[in-house]
Amino acid sequence: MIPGIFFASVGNLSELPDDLRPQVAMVGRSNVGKSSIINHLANQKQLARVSGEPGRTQTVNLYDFGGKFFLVDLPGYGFAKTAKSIRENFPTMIREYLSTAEQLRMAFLIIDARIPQSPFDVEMMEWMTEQCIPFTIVMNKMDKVTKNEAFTIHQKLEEQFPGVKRLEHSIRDGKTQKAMWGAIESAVRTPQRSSLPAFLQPMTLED
Ligand SMILES: Nc1nc2c(ncn2[C@@H]2O[C@H](COP(=O)(O)OP(=O)(O)O)[C@@H](O)[C@H]2O)c(=O)[nH]1
Ligand SMILES: [Mg+2]
Repeated sequence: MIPGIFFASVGNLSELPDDLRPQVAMVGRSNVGKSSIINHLANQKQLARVSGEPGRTQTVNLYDFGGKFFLVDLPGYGFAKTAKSIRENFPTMIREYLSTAEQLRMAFLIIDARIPQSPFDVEMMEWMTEQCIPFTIVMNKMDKVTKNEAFTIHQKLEEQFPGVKRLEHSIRDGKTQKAMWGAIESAVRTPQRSSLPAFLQPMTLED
């Protein structure tokens, strides 16, 4: 367990501090547990703000872990009921951050284990795949599903995203942090984007 400290909160990506330390981002629908997971990983109750209101966080928040790397809490998506297309539901800041942050090593795509095929999550996973953004699926709120249900959820995700790494997590279970920490530690050791060959680098936004 590494304690985390609040580092920065920006409402505009141009305000992101110039910092060479690796970043691992929390991506997911509003209310899926992005902020809770940061708190759970840090074993701190109030490091990241947990909110009952969907769509509240429209900032990108960075938390410094041991001076070594950042966990990045991104705004949630999928809360606007009126959006005409699914992509309209992804705040530009999420897409912009994910496709341009040079120090981003991996994203955790956090899903509610009870809703394994939300169209928003599917769209996000397809988009991240297109953009060559390395991601790991985190099936959160596992305390809400039975072992049998978990088996079916794994099957569905494997069918849709064969080979994509999946982790189970629950803020109610102290043991599930271990796998996430393992994934974070290996991600922060991977090289930064600009040192990858061009064909492996994510593309820039078209719009
Ligand atoms: N049962 C259960 N509830 C969770 C879990 N993770 C988060 N929550 C709850 O989900 C709600 C939204 O969490 P939050 O971290 O604010 O979600 P965010 O919008 O993705 O940052 C809160 O009421 C949390 O307590 C979990 O693993 N199990
Ligand atoms: Mg949050």
